[in-house]
Amino acid sequence: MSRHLNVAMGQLGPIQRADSRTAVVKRLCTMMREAKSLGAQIIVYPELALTTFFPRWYIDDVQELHSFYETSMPNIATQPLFDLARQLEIGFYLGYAELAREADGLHRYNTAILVNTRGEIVDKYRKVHLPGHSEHEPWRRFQHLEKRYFEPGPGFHVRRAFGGVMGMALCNDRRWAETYRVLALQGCEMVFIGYNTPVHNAPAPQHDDLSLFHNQLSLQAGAYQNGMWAVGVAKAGLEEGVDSIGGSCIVAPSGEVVARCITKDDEVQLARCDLDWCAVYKRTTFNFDLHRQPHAYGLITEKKGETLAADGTQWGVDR
Ligand code: CDT
Repeated sequence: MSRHLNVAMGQLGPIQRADSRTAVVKRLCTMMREAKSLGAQIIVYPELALTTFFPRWYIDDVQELHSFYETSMPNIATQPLFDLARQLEIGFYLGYAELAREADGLHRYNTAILVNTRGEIVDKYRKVHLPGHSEHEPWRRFQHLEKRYFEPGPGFHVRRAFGGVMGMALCNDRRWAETYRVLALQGCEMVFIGYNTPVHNAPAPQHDDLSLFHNQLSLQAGAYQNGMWAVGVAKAGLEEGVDSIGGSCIVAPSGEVVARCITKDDEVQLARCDLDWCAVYKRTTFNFDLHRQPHAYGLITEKKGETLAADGTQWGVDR
């Protein structure tokens, strides 16, 4: 028996600050039509897929800042995407900035939703690992203010959808082993991960040449070590003067890349993913019940700044 899911990546090229939501949704719809024509059952879009990557700017004016967030979903600008999904009977994953009015006030999240083939939101995820910094740092060529503009979500969870057990994560989450493992411990068979990754990493410019490699390394390791599919989708290219990596790819539970985007523009690529390929890994090499040793993993007590290098560097404190 096999459970195939045809998954499309809807990689986006750059979105400039002046580009309207309407124009972006039009691009997303064009890719959705192409994905459907290729036989896709779901299309995966990037993180913060409706606007330019605004955390690159220090924005003092709250009204201006909040213009990058969505206060409801769907909304007038995004409704055409939901309508098209229902019409074409195709699902999608979409990342966006969420401004949520909760009982105790306004909260800002870096969010992704999973939408079924009837155009209904069936799951929502709020990004856990927020990279960058929270204060203006003028020495940088551009800012990365996710820590200022978002608060971390509550955690990772899975959802039964599209014939399997699905998980969601966002960008920096893909670099953390915990992301995949926490999902895999809940039985995750496929994780969707949208991202925006500048080529230039200001605190560690010596990593710039490795940015594509680290992207793929993280996705491949996460997929293999947890017996799951990983679908990573970029917003790529030169956006407001900042170059971001492409490299969107679909990784099988074997750790092999089975599909990849080759441009840094709007691009659709597809893979036929057998969710049953997860089982052999989950039953053998990564049979958690049989081989994990949780008693050995709880020895480290975490206290920020207490991990000392030989030269006295405090890893949790230094940049
Ligand atoms: N969006 C996002 O999470 N980007 C980060 C950039 C890291 S540099 C601050 C990433 O991990 O790709």
